[in-house]
Amino acid sequence: MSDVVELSNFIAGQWQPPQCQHWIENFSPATGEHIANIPCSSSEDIDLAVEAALDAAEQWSQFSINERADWLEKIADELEQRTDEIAQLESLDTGKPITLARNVDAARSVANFRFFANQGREFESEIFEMSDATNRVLYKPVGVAGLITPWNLPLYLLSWKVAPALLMGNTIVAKPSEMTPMTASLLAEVIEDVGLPRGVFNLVHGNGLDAGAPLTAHPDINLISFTGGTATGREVAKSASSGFKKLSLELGGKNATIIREDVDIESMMPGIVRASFLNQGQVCLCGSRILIHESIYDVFVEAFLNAVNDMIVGDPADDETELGALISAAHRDKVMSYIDLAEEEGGDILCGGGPPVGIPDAFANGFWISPTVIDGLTPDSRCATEEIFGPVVTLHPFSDDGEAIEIANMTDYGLAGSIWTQDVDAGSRMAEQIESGMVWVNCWLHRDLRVPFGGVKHSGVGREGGRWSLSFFSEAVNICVKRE
Ligand code: TXE
Repeated sequence: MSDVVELSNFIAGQWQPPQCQHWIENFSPATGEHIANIPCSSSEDIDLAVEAALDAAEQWSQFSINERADWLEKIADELEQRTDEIAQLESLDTGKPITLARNVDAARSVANFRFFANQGREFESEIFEMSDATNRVLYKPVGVAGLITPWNLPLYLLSWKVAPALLMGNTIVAKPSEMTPMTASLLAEVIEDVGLPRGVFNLVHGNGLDAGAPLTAHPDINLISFTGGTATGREVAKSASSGFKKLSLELGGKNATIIREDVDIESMMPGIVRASFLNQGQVCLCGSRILIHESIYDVFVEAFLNAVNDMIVGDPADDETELGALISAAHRDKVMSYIDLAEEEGGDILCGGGPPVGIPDAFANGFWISPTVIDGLTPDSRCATEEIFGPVVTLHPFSDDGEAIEIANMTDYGLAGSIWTQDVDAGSRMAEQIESGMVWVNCWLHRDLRVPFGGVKHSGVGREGGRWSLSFFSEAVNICVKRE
């Protein structure tokens, strides 16, 4: 894979270079090598893609929901055939371990299309009878959907939006992250191969300001689904609000992992470590603050450090690897700046804190940080309240459930959290008091695709998942017919 690949936009069923002929270099996070050039698209490309999506809208909306479900199933079949390729591209493009790319990214991308195909087949419009009239609710397409996705779970998150958007009859302009373009292009190839009508799915590569901003501002974009950072989400919301676009924002998190005094440390430890460091901590749901009951603090910390030190960090292509590289040099520097800040704020770095020791020469120019555990920070310190989005967790003691809840709620974010305890009733009661969209008890990222997904406070607006996605990607219209 040392040849530099050149990617194109996919607009109206045609592969096209950017109108301006400018390109963005894409790098392998593990090695720092230049692996691809992608279009640095601008408003001209967005205009063409929106026009193509508008042209295709009527034909696509004429298909029944069952017919559209069949299209999703065809896409799922084709993606499944290319599972290994998806995993390899995702691992190359993101620096994540190949097993994670295979078992999570590739598998979920296929599952997303199948899941929404089934949702479509089971979908029923509601009828509400009155004594003298009948209400019938129709779910109409919203129009052209603008889908903007980040770099941490590229195809996983893109497919999570594309599948329900197509199912409900919308046409699409997708703009994936400029840092992870590969599998979005693969999806466009699959869509071309299955013969989806031209213009129903359009892909425009490029960066946020030149391609993302014109997409959100475009007057013919009726709906925006965005996953990314909170600061960017704020800009997207401003841009969308003047056009009254339907908006879903999945933003950042600073999630608490609460360890109650009665936890079974040994059996729960793999789950707690996974919640801390999956995908190098670059998952918005990761538990980056571990709150530990003071009576078991020392015992827990020792066991946690042992488990973290046992993690295999290294070659993403190796099946044994558990942690890979960070997405970019800039992101690595941002995470390192938080580790420096932690020291200034009085924290103790218990492990990690820099590049892994003994990393092979092939990865010397990659973007690496070993799993880092920081103790001794106050729960209101910047490192404990701001999103770092890397392999860094802070540890904090608490004296009772009430204090744990207070600390958990001490950030502007409100995406997720987890509680680890043998008393599931107490854990469930605590969960109700955590200000976040999702709380897990004795597990983490245990996903049923039917349930609502999304955050409160600065973690986002709206919900996707199951029927929440079907409702977001459609306009519910009521027709009330009065009887004689
Ligand atoms: O994401 P951005 P970045 C968090 C994490 C990270 C921070 C910044 O804390 O450190 O965000 O990451 C597009 N109009 N998360 O800068 O910029 C961009 O091209 C329209 C959490 O990489 O939010 C990309 O496609 N679009 C997160 C997408 O937005 C714009 C995952 C996300 O990029 C735009 C990633 C604009 N003005 C980062 N500017 C999660 N919730 O999982 C950028 N984009």
